[in-house]
Amino acid sequence: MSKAGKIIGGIALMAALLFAVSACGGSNSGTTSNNASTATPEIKSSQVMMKGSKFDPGDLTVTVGTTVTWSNTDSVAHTVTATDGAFSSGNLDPGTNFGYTFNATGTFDYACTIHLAMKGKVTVTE
Ligand SMILES: [Cu+2]
Repeated sequence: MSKAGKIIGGIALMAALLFAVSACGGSNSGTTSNNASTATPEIKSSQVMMKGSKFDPGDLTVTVGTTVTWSNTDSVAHTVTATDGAFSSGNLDPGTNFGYTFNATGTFDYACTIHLAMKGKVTVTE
């Protein structure tokens, strides 16, 4: 094999590896694979939309360590404010997000302080 051929072969191998890594990271099929040599912390995330002055889903269950991102897809500003004061987004303009990581189990009620009837709940389990 020529030197140029080796370089091209190396690039192709790297591209294949990159593809394998990104394909792995993007899937969330619910299955668990234990590969000790490439173990990385599991990134747990969940999303709640704000639309029509409602949280969707308004009742969300996640496991400890999950980062919940609220996305305001509405045409007016909202807030994500925990009833017990654990977290508050402040005013979230349309098109903006707020993230919070739940590191303890429990039930977390929250509401929008602008629209008091706009309420949601996050239940955090082990
Ligand atoms: Cu609101």
